[in-house]
Amino acid sequence: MEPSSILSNKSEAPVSGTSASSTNHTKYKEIISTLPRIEGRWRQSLQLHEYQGFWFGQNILEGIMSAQEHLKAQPTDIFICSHPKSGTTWLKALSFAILTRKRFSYSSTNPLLSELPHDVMPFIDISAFTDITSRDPELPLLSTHMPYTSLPKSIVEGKCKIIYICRDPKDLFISLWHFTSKLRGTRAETFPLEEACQKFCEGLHNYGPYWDHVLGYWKASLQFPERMLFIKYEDLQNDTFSYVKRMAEFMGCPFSMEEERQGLVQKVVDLCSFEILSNLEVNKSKKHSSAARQYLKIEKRAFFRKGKVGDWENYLTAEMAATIDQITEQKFCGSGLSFKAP
Ligand code: PAP
Repeated sequence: MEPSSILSNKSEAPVSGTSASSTNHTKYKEIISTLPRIEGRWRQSLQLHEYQGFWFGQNILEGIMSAQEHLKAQPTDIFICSHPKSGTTWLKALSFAILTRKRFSYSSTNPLLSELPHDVMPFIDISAFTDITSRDPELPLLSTHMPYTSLPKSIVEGKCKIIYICRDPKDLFISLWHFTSKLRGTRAETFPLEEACQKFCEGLHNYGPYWDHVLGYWKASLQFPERMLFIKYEDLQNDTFSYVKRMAEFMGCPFSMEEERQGLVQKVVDLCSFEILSNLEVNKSKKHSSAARQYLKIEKRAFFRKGKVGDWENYLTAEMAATIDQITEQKFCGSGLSFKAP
């Protein structure tokens, strides 16, 4: 199905424009009520709705529909895109630190020291009808978890840039399993790992199937390399320094020789490291994030768990790991993409 094909794209308010009306919300609710639906086990009373080949909870889907109908991306916009639990928090911190390095330097006024990285840029899946008006006019960053094929037309057809991050599905699944237990407010084991793994393999979770999400962006990155930067979490861990330089070049603000001599690349790497961010008072806080994320109702510290590659080995049975690997091989076959070490 074409991106946004269910919704008309006639009314294109600017991205920083006013909220969508309640009439629209009634319209979205009506459309959603006609979609295939299943009980999601990840959270109490979570129902998942199938839309354009992916599964979404009601709130998120209303936000996506609103963004598809109203969001008008500007050519200068840069979208931070990911499936949940791929390394979004890290990528947001890095892109923000790179772009604002002259404005905030690395002083105590840097917003990354007082705000969760998620809160330094709008999340359009929700914000398109909430707090998009609070956007910083000097910052071109926006973020989304939408699959590539569901992105608003103005992003896909416009000139704006996209940075996408993905991660080995085994680590992503374990991260998701822990995170959703925090959302439920119960221990992870109350949703048995085996059952969760089965749901994950079937793609039955918010924004699933994961593999299709990754493939959508991977194929687009091959087609439009000048507009898309595709990053794997594992590669970013392996050589953060080089990726920070690459991201800066891609975003049109390369580090000058002088900045490199001053050690600014390393400063970005350090500021955004798991150790630094996870130990900041603001990120250890129990408080929920900004109004746009109230729907999540989760402590900020939940966004920082271990930040390691390969933590799946501590949880998955050999059989579960083999099942996930098999799906990865089947889905990625012939695409040129893999999560195996080179
Ligand atoms: P989100 O979709 O809810 O925003 P996201 O940030 O994409 O989550 O992914 C969270 C993962 O990134 C967590 O992984 P884990 O559960 O395996 O530990 C989290 O710890 C990790 N993470 C967060 N910040 C960083 C960072 N600065 N460096 C490396 N990993 C990080």
